Amino acid sequence: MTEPVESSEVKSPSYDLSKFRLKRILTNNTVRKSISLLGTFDDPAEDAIVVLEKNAYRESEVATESPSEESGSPKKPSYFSADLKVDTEFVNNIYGSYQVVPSRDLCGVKCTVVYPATEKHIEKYSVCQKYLIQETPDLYQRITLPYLSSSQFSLEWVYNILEHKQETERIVFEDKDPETGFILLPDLKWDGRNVETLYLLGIVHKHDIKSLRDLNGSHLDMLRNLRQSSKDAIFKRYGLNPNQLRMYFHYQPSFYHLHVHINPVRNDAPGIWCEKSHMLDTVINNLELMPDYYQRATLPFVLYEGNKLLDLYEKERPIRVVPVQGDDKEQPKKELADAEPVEGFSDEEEEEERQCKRIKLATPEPKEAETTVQACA
Ligand code: M7G
Repeated sequence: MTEPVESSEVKSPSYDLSKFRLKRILTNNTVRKSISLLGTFDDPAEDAIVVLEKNAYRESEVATESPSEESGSPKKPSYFSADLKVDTEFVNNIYGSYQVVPSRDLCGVKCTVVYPATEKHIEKYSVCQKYLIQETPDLYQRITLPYLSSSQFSLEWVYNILEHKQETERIVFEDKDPETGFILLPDLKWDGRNVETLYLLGIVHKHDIKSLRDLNGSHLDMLRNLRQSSKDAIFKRYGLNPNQLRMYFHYQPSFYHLHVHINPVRNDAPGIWCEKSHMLDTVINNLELMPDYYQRATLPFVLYEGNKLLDLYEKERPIRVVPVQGDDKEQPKKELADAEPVEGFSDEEEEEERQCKRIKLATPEPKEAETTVQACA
């Protein structure tokens, strides 16, 4: 097998992955070729989330040898070798269709496990309806901030990284300065094998910055350092041109300790949607122009069905409800679901009914195989 780009640390988990028992499918993304599953291991009372994702192709895996090299050794795994099993589906004139099974080394599937998984994790990995919220500074202070102070994912994994307790050998670069320093390391989402799909995180050492909202002019040195030192380290380690890197923050993030996402612009990494991402370059520029930009700006973000924050915003103004269009001002507002039948979730539904819908939505009929079903994450 070829050397992985990152050697991952080996820690024994408390569960046996092969003994996973499926409860239901949370999402099935046919474009990303990933599936998120809810189930259990030994303990039926503890939920587990398992995400399987087919690996992207590496260019070295389709390389072929010239006849003069054929006798040379050692050989790198390639699709085009004697190990390839070929089943012919049909051949018609100049067109051929096959199912092929390459050598074992090329059949790996990336598997991510969250165990034990909380209800919040299950929401995050489930398919659902999404809504855009326009968060003014006032709404942030009155609704978002109190909510996230009382309900957010644990940051233990972040502190484990910053305190060198976990993933230490995966660190690509560290600047230890408590004010402007950060740790750069591979994101959980990256398989660490393929530079084409490189996905790194830059986690700042400073502890009191929850998200973009907290950034101000005093953080410019830290942000500039994050940008420049990450680019330098990535060029040194992976040979990637700094002008080909996408660096951005999520708003809202899942984890409220400031971190920047970094991946190559030519790769459509998960979570790069415009409704969620804020380019580091733009953030720096906004702060240069107006040091309190993020305390004054209205920031849009996405909330998904099942998230309690959506209910809190719904009390403030209609979100799931849309006004009826037209001249008749007297007409009552209608629920979107009443206006036309949509395949979604409503508050009145029993959880069992929602689950059935989730599976239905997440498991397309063969004809719909090209449909993308996106997780909330
Ligand atoms: P986010 O913007 O807070 O959330 O990014 P989201 O992108 O999941 O919505 C957090 C990032 O941290 C994500 O890209 C995760 O894949 C990554 N991540 C999460 N965990 C639990 C870990 C971890 O334990 N180790 C590493 N290296 N990355 C993680």
